[in-house]
Amino acid sequence: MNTATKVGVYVAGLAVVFGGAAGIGTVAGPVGKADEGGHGAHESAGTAVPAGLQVSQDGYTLHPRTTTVRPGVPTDFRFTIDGPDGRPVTGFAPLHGKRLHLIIARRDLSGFQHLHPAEVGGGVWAATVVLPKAGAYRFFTDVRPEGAEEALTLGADVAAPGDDQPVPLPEPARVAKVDGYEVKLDGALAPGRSSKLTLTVGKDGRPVTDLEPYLEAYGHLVALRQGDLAYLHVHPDGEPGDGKTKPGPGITFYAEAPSAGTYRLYLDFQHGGKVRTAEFTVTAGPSSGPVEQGGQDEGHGGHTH
Ligand SMILES: [Cu+2]
Repeated sequence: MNTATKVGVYVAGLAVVFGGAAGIGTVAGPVGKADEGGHGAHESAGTAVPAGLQVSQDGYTLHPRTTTVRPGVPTDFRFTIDGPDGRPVTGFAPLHGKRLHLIIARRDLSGFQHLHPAEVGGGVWAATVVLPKAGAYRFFTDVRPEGAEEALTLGADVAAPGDDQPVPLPEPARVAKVDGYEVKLDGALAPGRSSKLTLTVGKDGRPVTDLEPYLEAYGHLVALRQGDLAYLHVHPDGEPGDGKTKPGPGITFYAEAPSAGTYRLYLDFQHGGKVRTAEFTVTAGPSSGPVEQGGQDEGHGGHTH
């Protein structure tokens, strides 16, 4: 990704960055008309709406056909992405090897899932969904409908009725453990500017150097803002097979938080044939203001140890 593209994208506020071969040139912010491209997003940065907060954007609507999922019960969840003409979209351009990504999180930021539904005809998507506990869940779809020039993250609430017992958000931590793996987070999430995050994967005290490509990358990172679940989807700096990106232990991302606040980060990585998710609570500190002091090195600031 060239610097100009990167800066334009980040200025858009909260960019949905589908990096790598699938993304350059089609990367765009969540705002702006399709025909405005990156510059349109740039100019409207002041009113940028983070991704995932809207059920309908740019004429495309996430339309759940299943609105209630009983907690703990595997449910055939169906939905469509309706186009500007009100009819289900049937043509989608692949994003990271899939035509549609479904991300699920409970409103308290627990229960993260990343699924790939199947299209069952007529633009209807279906996935077997299990919502383990009662509560309000947010369903996000990452898509790029054919005809739309931008990728979109649409979000809709889905209820799992019952006694909702919110789970307190874990305290911020630099290390996450999952399934025998230990993932360390270096770098800080900064409001309003790009910063570098490095996630380092280890197992049994040793660095993991044979991560497997998952959806055309060694890792996928989603961040959700506490309070409204604004959605930030970032991708690694580099991809498998580009001749320079190593399969671990470190995975580098560039990300920008749309505001100060608390975020939950979810890293999907694959090793030993299985995808696991490491989760972190991260605080993006108060912005130092519109003019950065020092720190002109866009995209490389905010690195801490
Ligand atoms: Cu996906």
